[in-house]
Amino acid sequence: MSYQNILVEARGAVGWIQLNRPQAMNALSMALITEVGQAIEAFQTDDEIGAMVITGNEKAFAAGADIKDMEDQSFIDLFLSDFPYNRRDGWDSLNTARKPIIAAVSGFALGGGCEMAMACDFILASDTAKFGQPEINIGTIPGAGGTQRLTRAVGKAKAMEMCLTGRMMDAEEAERAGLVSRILPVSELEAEALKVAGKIARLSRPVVYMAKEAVNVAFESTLQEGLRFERRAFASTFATEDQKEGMSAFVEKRKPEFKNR
Ligand code: DAK
Repeated sequence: MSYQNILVEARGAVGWIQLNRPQAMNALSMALITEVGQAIEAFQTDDEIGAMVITGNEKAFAAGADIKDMEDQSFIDLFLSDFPYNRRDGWDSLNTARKPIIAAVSGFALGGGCEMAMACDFILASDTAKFGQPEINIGTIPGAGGTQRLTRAVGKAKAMEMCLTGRMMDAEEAERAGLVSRILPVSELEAEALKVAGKIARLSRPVVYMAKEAVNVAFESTLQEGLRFERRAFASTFATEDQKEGMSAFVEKRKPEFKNR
């Protein structure tokens, strides 16, 4: 498939998606979001791929939804179409992918860009990363999870301040607050993201899916429900050949060879 707004390649078992509208700070136009969805769907159905990375460039992961696409929309346009993320193969593909997706963020991750990074499974940030929900400055509010995912990630005080004032968080504050898993020098971000995604891709795919599902249940359940889900999922891993292989390999002091069965 050919793409106009993103660069897509398989790097070994890692599906690599680079947002590529540098002239507009990788603003998330409808066309770009649609392409991201198509790329995710293609990697999701490709057996050779075990994990994905979404990244931008050194200046910007993405500076938000494309304001030029949005400015003339009316309430009724947005309400009826669920603009701009109304395509099943766009934002929904990111939210529902079963393979892990890492956001590798350098530079600005603002508005929909911050929301896209947060919709990934975790964020690796470079020391130049800046996160923010500045929609308030242009007369609107976050619309793709910013008020919800940011609050869950960093707590009410910081999320409220960011959504009410548009203040950006730098990488260090984002790591302290729990928004990003780690900070890397900007020159090392790409290699590290590839390494981490590659490690995940070599693990047992069904067990990786179970781990991802179980962590995500923590955001949608009571503690008791979550613990019950985890216990059932844990037991389910023992129905896989890969659990037998993983534990035998440990006991025999060799590397496991997972078959995704
Ligand atoms: N949209 C369109 N173009 C953008 C853009 C954006 N979000 N951000 C930057 N650009 C363009 C600029 O217009 C400029 O284009 P030219 O003038 O050169 O043609 C070019 O990128 C370079 O930007 P600057 O000249 O401004 O560069 P600076 O280094 O001075 O500043 C900046 C960088 C990132 C701080 C600044 O560009 C900026 O503040 N950008 C806007 C950030 C922002 O307000 N983002 C929030 C957008 S609203 C929804 C889901 C999601 C959303 C809505 C609904 N639903 C599911 C319903 C999301 C909404 C948003 O994200």
